[in-house]
Amino acid sequence: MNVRTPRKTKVTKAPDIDSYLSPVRSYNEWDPLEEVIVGVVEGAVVPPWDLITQATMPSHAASFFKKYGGKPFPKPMIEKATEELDGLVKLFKSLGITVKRPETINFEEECATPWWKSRGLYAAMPRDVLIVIGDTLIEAPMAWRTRYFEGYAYRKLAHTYFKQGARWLAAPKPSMANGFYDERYDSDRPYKRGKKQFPITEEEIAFDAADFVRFGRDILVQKSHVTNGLGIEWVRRHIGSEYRVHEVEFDDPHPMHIDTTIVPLAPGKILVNPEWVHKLPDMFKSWDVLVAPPPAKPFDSALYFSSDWLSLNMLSIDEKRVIVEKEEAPLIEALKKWGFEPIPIPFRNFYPFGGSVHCATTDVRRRGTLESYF
Ligand code: ABU
Repeated sequence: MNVRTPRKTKVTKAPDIDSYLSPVRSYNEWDPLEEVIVGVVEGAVVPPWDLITQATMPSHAASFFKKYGGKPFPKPMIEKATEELDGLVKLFKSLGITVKRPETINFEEECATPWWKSRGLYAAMPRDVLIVIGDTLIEAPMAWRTRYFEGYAYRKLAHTYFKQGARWLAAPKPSMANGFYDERYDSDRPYKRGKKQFPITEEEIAFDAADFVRFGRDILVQKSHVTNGLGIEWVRRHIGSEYRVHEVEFDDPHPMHIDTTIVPLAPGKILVNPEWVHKLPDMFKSWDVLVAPPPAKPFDSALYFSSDWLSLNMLSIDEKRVIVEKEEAPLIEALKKWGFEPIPIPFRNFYPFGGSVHCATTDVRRRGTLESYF
Protein backbone atom coordinates (compact mmCIF):
# COMPACT_ATOMS: atom_id res chain seq x y z
CA MET A 1 0.00 0.00 0.00
CA ASN A 2 1.31 3.37 -0.96
CA VAL A 3 1.21 5.84 1.84
CA ARG A 4 1.40 9.35 0.51
CA THR A 5 2.90 12.00 2.66
CA PRO A 6 0.23 14.66 3.02
CA ARG A 7 1.14 17.85 1.28
CA LYS A 8 1.70 20.75 3.55
CA THR A 9 -1.25 23.11 3.41
CA LYS A 10 -0.24 26.71 3.13
CA VAL A 11 -2.12 28.64 5.74
CA THR A 12 -2.47 32.33 5.13
CA LYS A 13 -2.86 33.93 8.50
CA ALA A 14 -5.73 36.38 8.71
CA PRO A 15 -4.48 39.84 9.49
CA ASP A 16 -4.63 40.57 13.18
CA ILE A 17 -7.05 43.44 13.55
CA ASP A 18 -5.23 44.73 16.64
CA SER A 19 -2.07 45.20 14.60
CA TYR A 20 -3.80 47.97 12.67
CA LEU A 21 -4.39 51.40 13.95
CA SER A 22 -8.02 51.63 12.82
CA PRO A 23 -8.94 54.92 11.13
CA VAL A 24 -12.35 54.50 12.77
CA ARG A 25 -12.26 55.05 16.51
CA SER A 26 -14.64 56.99 18.72
CA TYR A 27 -16.13 56.21 22.11
CA ASN A 28 -18.13 59.27 23.08
CA GLU A 29 -19.46 62.61 21.86
CA TRP A 30 -16.75 64.89 23.29
CA ASP A 31 -13.20 63.54 22.81
CA PRO A 32 -11.07 65.69 20.45
CA LEU A 33 -12.43 65.28 16.94
CA GLU A 34 -9.94 64.11 14.27
CA GLU A 35 -12.04 62.92 11.32
CA VAL A 36 -15.64 63.49 10.33
CA ILE A 37 -18.05 62.66 7.52
CA VAL A 38 -20.14 65.64 6.34
CA GLY A 39 -23.35 65.01 4.39
CA VAL A 40 -24.37 66.46 1.04
CA VAL A 41 -27.79 67.80 0.01
CA GLU A 42 -27.33 67.73 -3.77
CA GLY A 43 -29.84 65.36 -5.32
CA ALA A 44 -32.19 65.39 -2.30
CA VAL A 45 -35.76 64.27 -3.05
CA VAL A 46 -38.96 65.07 -1.07
CA PRO A 47 -40.49 61.85 0.31
CA PRO A 48 -43.88 60.74 -1.01
CA TRP A 49 -47.01 60.61 1.16
CA ASP A 50 -46.66 56.89 1.82
CA LEU A 51 -47.37 54.66 4.79
CA ILE A 52 -44.45 55.87 6.94
CA THR A 53 -44.77 59.54 5.98
CA GLN A 54 -48.44 59.41 6.94
CA ALA A 55 -47.55 57.79 10.21
CA THR A 56 -44.83 60.24 11.20
CA MET A 57 -45.99 63.59 9.82
CA PRO A 58 -48.97 65.59 11.12
CA SER A 59 -52.08 65.05 8.98
CA HIS A 60 -52.16 68.72 7.89
CA ALA A 61 -48.81 68.10 6.09
CA ALA A 62 -50.52 65.77 3.60
CA SER A 63 -51.11 68.36 0.88
CA PHE A 64 -47.44 69.41 0.89
CA PHE A 65 -46.15 65.86 0.52
CA LYS A 66 -48.79 64.93 -2.04
CA LYS A 67 -47.74 67.92 -4.15
CA TYR A 68 -43.94 67.62 -3.88
CA GLY A 69 -43.41 63.95 -2.95
CA GLY A 70 -40.96 62.14 -5.25
CA LYS A 71 -39.71 65.42 -6.73
CA PRO A 72 -36.32 67.04 -6.15
CA PHE A 73 -36.09 69.71 -3.47
CA PRO A 74 -36.27 73.23 -4.94
CA LYS A 75 -32.90 74.35 -6.31
CA PRO A 76 -32.57 77.48 -4.12
CA MET A 77 -33.03 75.35 -0.97
CA ILE A 78 -30.28 72.98 -2.11
CA GLU A 79 -27.93 75.82 -3.01
CA LYS A 80 -28.31 77.66 0.30
CA ALA A 81 -27.90 74.48 2.36
CA THR A 82 -24.87 73.46 0.26
CA GLU A 83 -23.25 76.80 0.98
CA GLU A 84 -23.69 76.18 4.72
CA LEU A 85 -22.30 72.65 4.48
CA ASP A 86 -19.30 74.02 2.58
CA GLY A 87 -18.80 76.54 5.40
CA LEU A 88 -18.87 73.69 7.93
CA VAL A 89 -16.27 71.76 5.91
CA LYS A 90 -14.06 74.86 5.80
CA LEU A 91 -14.36 75.25 9.57
CA PHE A 92 -13.37 71.61 10.19
CA LYS A 93 -10.37 71.96 7.90
CA SER A 94 -9.26 75.17 9.63
CA LEU A 95 -9.32 73.21 12.91
CA GLY A 96 -7.12 70.48 11.43
CA ILE A 97 -9.97 67.95 11.23
CA THR A 98 -10.05 65.56 8.25
CA VAL A 99 -13.33 65.70 6.30
CA LYS A 100 -14.85 62.97 4.13
CA ARG A 101 -18.00 63.27 2.02
CA PRO A 102 -20.48 60.61 0.85
CA GLU A 103 -21.24 59.98 -2.80
CA THR A 104 -24.44 61.39 -4.23
CA ILE A 105 -26.48 58.63 -5.74
CA ASN A 106 -29.46 59.18 -8.01
CA PHE A 107 -32.21 59.49 -5.40
CA GLU A 108 -34.76 60.34 -8.11
CA GLU A 109 -34.38 56.90 -9.63
CA GLU A 110 -37.26 54.66 -8.59
CA CYS A 111 -35.95 51.47 -7.04
CA ALA A 112 -37.77 48.27 -6.29
CA THR A 113 -37.67 45.47 -3.77
CA PRO A 114 -39.99 42.43 -3.99
CA TRP A 115 -42.52 44.31 -1.83
CA TRP A 116 -42.58 47.95 -2.88
CA LYS A 117 -41.14 50.66 -5.08
CA SER A 118 -39.78 53.98 -3.91
CA ARG A 119 -37.48 56.84 -4.77
CA GLY A 120 -34.63 57.74 -2.42
CA LEU A 121 -34.20 60.68 -0.04
CA TYR A 122 -30.67 62.11 0.32
CA ALA A 123 -27.17 61.66 1.75
CA ALA A 124 -27.48 64.75 3.91
CA MET A 125 -27.55 63.11 7.35
CA PRO A 126 -24.70 60.64 7.91
CA ARG A 127 -25.64 60.63 11.63
CA ASP A 128 -28.86 58.77 10.84
CA VAL A 129 -27.11 56.04 8.87
CA LEU A 130 -23.74 55.48 10.56
CA ILE A 131 -22.51 55.17 14.13
CA VAL A 132 -18.98 54.49 15.30
CA ILE A 133 -18.63 52.42 18.43
CA GLY A 134 -14.98 51.88 19.29
CA ASP A 135 -13.24 50.76 16.09
CA THR A 136 -16.46 49.54 14.49
CA LEU A 137 -18.47 51.41 11.90
CA ILE A 138 -22.10 50.31 12.10
CA GLU A 139 -24.46 50.91 9.19
CA ALA A 140 -28.06 51.22 10.38
CA PRO A 141 -30.83 49.26 8.62
CA MET A 142 -33.16 52.32 8.60
CA ALA A 143 -36.98 52.19 8.64
CA TRP A 144 -38.16 54.46 5.83
CA ARG A 145 -38.49 53.00 2.35
CA THR A 146 -36.96 56.16 0.90
CA ARG A 147 -33.83 55.44 2.96
CA TYR A 148 -33.49 51.72 2.18
CA PHE A 149 -30.51 52.21 -0.14
CA GLU A 150 -29.08 55.33 1.55
CA GLY A 151 -26.20 53.38 3.11
CA TYR A 152 -24.73 52.93 -0.36
CA ALA A 153 -23.82 56.62 -0.44
CA TYR A 154 -21.28 55.77 2.30
CA ARG A 155 -20.10 52.37 1.03
CA LYS A 156 -17.02 53.68 -0.78
CA LEU A 157 -15.90 55.37 2.44
CA ALA A 158 -16.76 52.26 4.46
CA HIS A 159 -14.70 50.06 2.13
CA THR A 160 -11.74 52.42 2.46
CA TYR A 161 -11.98 52.39 6.26
CA PHE A 162 -12.35 48.61 6.21
CA LYS A 163 -9.25 48.16 4.04
CA GLN A 164 -7.37 50.37 6.49
CA GLY A 165 -8.32 48.14 9.42
CA ALA A 166 -11.72 49.28 10.69
CA ARG A 167 -14.40 46.80 11.67
CA TRP A 168 -17.61 47.28 9.70
CA LEU A 169 -21.06 45.91 10.44
CA ALA A 170 -24.19 46.44 8.36
CA ALA A 171 -27.36 45.51 10.25
CA PRO A 172 -29.95 43.31 8.51
CA LYS A 173 -32.51 45.45 6.73
CA PRO A 174 -36.21 45.02 7.42
CA SER A 175 -38.32 44.19 4.35
CA MET A 176 -40.27 47.43 4.94
CA ALA A 177 -43.24 45.54 3.48
CA ASN A 178 -46.67 46.72 4.63
CA GLY A 179 -46.68 44.43 7.68
CA PHE A 180 -43.55 46.08 9.03
CA TYR A 181 -45.56 49.27 9.66
CA ASP A 182 -48.46 49.49 12.06
CA GLU A 183 -51.35 50.81 10.01
CA ARG A 184 -53.36 51.50 13.18
CA TYR A 185 -50.79 54.06 14.32
CA ASP A 186 -52.33 57.54 14.56
CA SER A 187 -49.81 60.38 14.80
CA ASP A 188 -52.48 62.56 16.44
CA ARG A 189 -52.78 59.99 19.30
CA PRO A 190 -49.16 59.14 20.18
CA TYR A 191 -50.09 57.52 23.55
CA LYS A 192 -52.54 54.73 24.24
CA ARG A 193 -53.39 54.07 27.89
CA GLY A 194 -50.23 56.02 28.77
CA LYS A 195 -48.00 53.88 26.55
CA LYS A 196 -46.10 55.50 23.69
CA GLN A 197 -47.11 54.22 20.27
CA PHE A 198 -44.86 53.76 17.25
CA PRO A 199 -45.58 53.36 13.54
CA ILE A 200 -43.14 50.46 13.14
CA THR A 201 -43.79 46.99 14.51
CA GLU A 202 -41.45 44.54 16.25
CA GLU A 203 -41.61 42.08 13.34
CA GLU A 204 -38.15 42.88 12.01
CA ILE A 205 -34.94 44.62 13.12
CA ALA A 206 -34.96 48.39 12.58
CA PHE A 207 -33.00 51.35 13.87
CA ASP A 208 -31.53 54.66 12.81
CA ALA A 209 -28.06 55.34 14.19
CA ALA A 210 -29.16 58.74 15.54
CA ASP A 211 -31.29 57.10 18.24
CA PHE A 212 -28.07 56.05 20.02
CA VAL A 213 -25.83 58.31 22.10
CA ARG A 214 -22.39 57.29 23.35
CA PHE A 215 -20.89 57.75 26.80
CA GLY A 216 -17.86 55.41 26.60
CA ARG A 217 -18.87 51.98 27.93
CA ASP A 218 -22.45 53.16 28.35
CA ILE A 219 -24.67 53.74 25.34
CA LEU A 220 -28.17 55.17 25.65
CA VAL A 221 -30.86 54.46 23.08
CA GLN A 222 -34.56 55.18 22.70
CA LYS A 223 -37.33 53.37 20.85
CA SER A 224 -38.68 55.73 18.25
CA HIS A 225 -40.57 56.05 14.99
CA VAL A 226 -37.57 54.38 13.33
CA THR A 227 -35.96 52.27 16.09
CA ASN A 228 -37.57 49.21 17.63
CA GLY A 229 -36.69 46.79 20.41
CA LEU A 230 -35.20 44.24 18.01
CA GLY A 231 -32.93 46.91 16.56
CA ILE A 232 -31.70 47.83 20.03
CA GLU A 233 -31.09 44.16 20.84
CA TRP A 234 -29.16 43.68 17.58
CA VAL A 235 -26.76 46.48 18.52
CA ARG A 236 -26.44 45.20 22.10
CA ARG A 237 -25.45 41.71 20.94
CA HIS A 238 -23.05 42.88 18.26
CA ILE A 239 -20.99 45.44 20.11
CA GLY A 240 -20.08 42.98 22.83
CA SER A 241 -19.75 42.81 26.57
CA GLU A 242 -17.41 45.81 26.90
CA TYR A 243 -20.45 48.02 26.39
CA ARG A 244 -23.70 48.47 28.30
CA VAL A 245 -26.70 49.49 26.21
CA HIS A 246 -29.44 51.24 28.22
CA GLU A 247 -32.87 51.74 26.74
CA VAL A 248 -34.33 55.06 27.90
CA GLU A 249 -37.62 56.84 27.34
CA PHE A 250 -38.27 60.56 27.47
CA ASP A 251 -41.42 62.63 26.97
CA ASP A 252 -41.09 63.37 23.27
CA PRO A 253 -44.43 62.10 21.94
CA HIS A 254 -42.97 61.63 18.42
CA PRO A 255 -39.38 60.53 19.01
CA MET A 256 -37.15 60.14 15.99
CA HIS A 257 -33.46 60.55 16.87
CA ILE A 258 -32.24 61.29 20.38
CA ASP A 259 -29.83 64.09 19.44
CA THR A 260 -32.13 66.99 20.32
CA THR A 261 -33.24 65.37 23.60
CA ILE A 262 -30.02 64.73 25.55
CA VAL A 263 -26.65 66.11 24.51
CA PRO A 264 -23.55 64.96 26.42
CA LEU A 265 -20.94 67.73 26.28
CA ALA A 266 -18.13 66.47 28.52
CA PRO A 267 -17.62 63.84 31.24
CA GLY A 268 -20.12 64.76 33.95
CA LYS A 269 -21.97 67.38 31.87
CA ILE A 270 -25.17 66.80 29.98
CA LEU A 271 -27.45 69.27 28.22
CA VAL A 272 -31.16 68.38 28.26
CA ASN A 273 -34.27 69.45 26.37
CA PRO A 274 -36.65 70.85 29.04
CA GLU A 275 -39.75 69.97 27.03
CA TRP A 276 -39.04 66.24 26.85
CA VAL A 277 -36.64 65.49 29.71
CA HIS A 278 -38.36 65.72 33.08
CA LYS A 279 -36.32 63.02 34.71
CA LEU A 280 -32.95 61.56 33.79
CA PRO A 281 -31.99 57.96 34.57
CA ASP A 282 -30.39 57.55 38.02
CA MET A 283 -26.98 56.96 36.42
CA PHE A 284 -26.75 60.76 35.92
CA LYS A 285 -27.25 61.65 39.58
CA SER A 286 -23.68 62.92 40.00
CA TRP A 287 -23.67 64.77 36.62
CA ASP A 288 -24.23 68.49 36.03
CA VAL A 289 -27.53 68.78 34.20
CA LEU A 290 -27.62 71.84 31.96
CA VAL A 291 -31.17 72.78 31.00
CA ALA A 292 -31.31 74.22 27.49
CA PRO A 293 -33.06 77.52 26.81
CA PRO A 294 -35.83 77.44 24.19
CA PRO A 295 -34.80 77.72 20.52
CA ALA A 296 -34.14 81.30 19.40
CA LYS A 297 -36.94 81.47 16.88
CA PRO A 298 -39.08 79.11 14.89
CA PHE A 299 -37.77 78.13 11.48
CA ASP A 300 -39.75 77.27 8.40
CA SER A 301 -40.43 73.62 9.19
CA ALA A 302 -42.98 73.13 6.42
CA LEU A 303 -41.42 69.75 5.75
CA TYR A 304 -42.13 68.48 9.28
CA PHE A 305 -38.84 66.58 9.11
CA SER A 306 -37.88 67.60 12.64
CA SER A 307 -39.05 69.25 15.84
CA ASP A 308 -38.35 72.90 16.70
CA TRP A 309 -35.39 71.83 18.84
CA LEU A 310 -32.67 71.70 16.20
CA SER A 311 -30.84 74.31 18.31
CA LEU A 312 -29.60 71.37 20.42
CA ASN A 313 -28.39 69.40 17.42
CA MET A 314 -24.83 70.61 17.84
CA LEU A 315 -21.43 68.97 17.52
CA SER A 316 -18.57 68.96 20.02
CA ILE A 317 -15.04 69.50 18.75
CA ASP A 318 -13.75 68.60 22.21
CA GLU A 319 -14.80 68.99 25.86
CA LYS A 320 -14.89 72.81 25.53
CA ARG A 321 -15.61 73.78 21.92
CA VAL A 322 -19.00 73.10 20.39
CA ILE A 323 -20.40 74.10 16.98
CA VAL A 324 -23.78 75.85 17.29
CA GLU A 325 -26.08 77.56 14.80
CA LYS A 326 -25.24 81.27 14.91
CA GLU A 327 -28.78 82.57 15.45
CA GLU A 328 -29.30 80.43 18.56
CA ALA A 329 -28.29 83.33 20.80
CA PRO A 330 -29.89 82.11 24.08
CA LEU A 331 -28.11 78.77 23.78
CA ILE A 332 -24.80 80.40 22.85
CA GLU A 333 -24.99 82.62 25.92
CA ALA A 334 -25.93 79.70 28.18
CA LEU A 335 -23.02 77.61 26.87
CA LYS A 336 -20.58 80.45 27.57
CA LYS A 337 -21.96 80.81 31.09
CA TRP A 338 -21.41 77.09 31.66
CA GLY A 339 -17.75 77.44 30.59
CA PHE A 340 -17.94 76.17 27.02
CA GLU A 341 -16.58 77.87 23.90
CA PRO A 342 -19.38 77.86 21.31
CA ILE A 343 -18.35 78.21 17.67
CA PRO A 344 -21.34 79.83 15.90
CA ILE A 345 -21.85 79.07 12.21
CA PRO A 346 -24.74 79.79 9.81
CA PHE A 347 -26.72 76.59 9.38
CA ARG A 348 -30.37 77.64 9.32
CA ASN A 349 -30.86 76.89 5.64
CA PHE A 350 -29.92 73.29 6.37
CA TYR A 351 -32.67 72.97 9.05
CA PRO A 352 -35.55 72.26 6.62
CA PHE A 353 -33.79 69.03 5.60
CA GLY A 354 -34.38 67.77 9.13
CA GLY A 355 -31.26 68.41 11.17
CA SER A 356 -28.43 70.67 12.16
CA VAL A 357 -24.69 70.12 12.58
CA HIS A 358 -24.95 66.87 14.58
CA CYS A 359 -27.23 65.25 12.01
CA ALA A 360 -25.09 66.49 9.12
CA THR A 361 -22.02 64.69 10.45
CA THR A 362 -20.71 61.39 11.74
CA ASP A 363 -17.60 61.56 13.87
CA VAL A 364 -15.34 58.85 12.51
CA ARG A 365 -12.41 59.33 14.84
CA ARG A 366 -11.98 61.10 18.16
CA ARG A 367 -8.73 60.97 20.15
CA GLY A 368 -9.48 59.05 23.33
CA THR A 369 -9.91 55.69 24.97
CA LEU A 370 -12.75 53.52 26.16
CA GLU A 371 -13.74 54.74 29.62
CA SER A 372 -16.51 54.24 32.10
CA TYR A 373 -18.15 57.52 33.14
CA PHE A 374 -20.73 56.11 35.54
N1 ABU B 1 -32.94 64.25 13.24
C1 ABU B 1 -32.82 65.03 14.43
C2 ABU B 1 -34.09 65.73 14.72
C3 ABU B 1 -34.68 65.37 15.98
C4 ABU B 1 -35.86 66.26 16.22
O1 ABU B 1 -36.80 66.24 15.44
O2 ABU B 1 -35.86 67.02 17.20
